[in-house]
Amino acid sequence: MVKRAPWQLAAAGFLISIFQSILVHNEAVNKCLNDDCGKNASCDNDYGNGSCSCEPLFWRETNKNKTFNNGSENDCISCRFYMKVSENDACIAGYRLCQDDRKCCVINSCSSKPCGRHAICHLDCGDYFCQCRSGFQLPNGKSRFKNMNENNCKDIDECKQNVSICGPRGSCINTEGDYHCKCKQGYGKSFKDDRKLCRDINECNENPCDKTASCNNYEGSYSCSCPSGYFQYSDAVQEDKTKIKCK
Ligand SMILES: [Ca+2]
Repeated sequence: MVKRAPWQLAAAGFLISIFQSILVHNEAVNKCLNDDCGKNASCDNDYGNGSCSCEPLFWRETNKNKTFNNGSENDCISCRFYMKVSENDACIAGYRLCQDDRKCCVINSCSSKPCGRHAICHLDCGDYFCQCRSGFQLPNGKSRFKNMNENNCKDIDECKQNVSICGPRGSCINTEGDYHCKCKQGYGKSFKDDRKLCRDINECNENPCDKTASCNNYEGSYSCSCPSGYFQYSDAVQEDKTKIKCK
């Protein structure tokens, strides 16, 4: 048997502990990938390390808590209001009496606009949280924050994040909160499909050729040519294709 020096054993132990912590971490992330939390709930890494939690404005019927382990435990119900057990009970923090004084209604904590620029305030059960608007993100990778002081919502540079985002026919231009694709000549955007993807323009739809010539669309451009049985009598070349005339 090969003898190991104490420092070698310590190094091996250290590597094993790193490996184990990676495994534990991946397990928490994978739990969210399976996302089997059920109705009005989602798997949320910000809450309870990758366990299930009721969505904003929902809580658990059993204990007004948010988190649970899996879909079979899901009992999320709306928390916009709740019925008091007895008439003399005070409402819990973040709630006030509704007009019906057996009920407590959630206070709109977002009305004071606590989140700052490029962010959206989400009302929750007696509470609120902030998230960057789409097109922005927190550089620390978290998805939620609590107030303006923590607001560090920065534009996502979609062009750097995905260099092929515009496809082979467009070049990406990053903008604050968004991006757009500038199409190469002969390509344009179709509003019917993805407004950002550049597709071949069928120039023939606009009848650009002389009425005696026929139009042929192809990827990125088009040509004008004489139909079979006709010959070209103008001396125009394809660079000047709209002047091609046939008889
Ligand atoms: Ca952007």
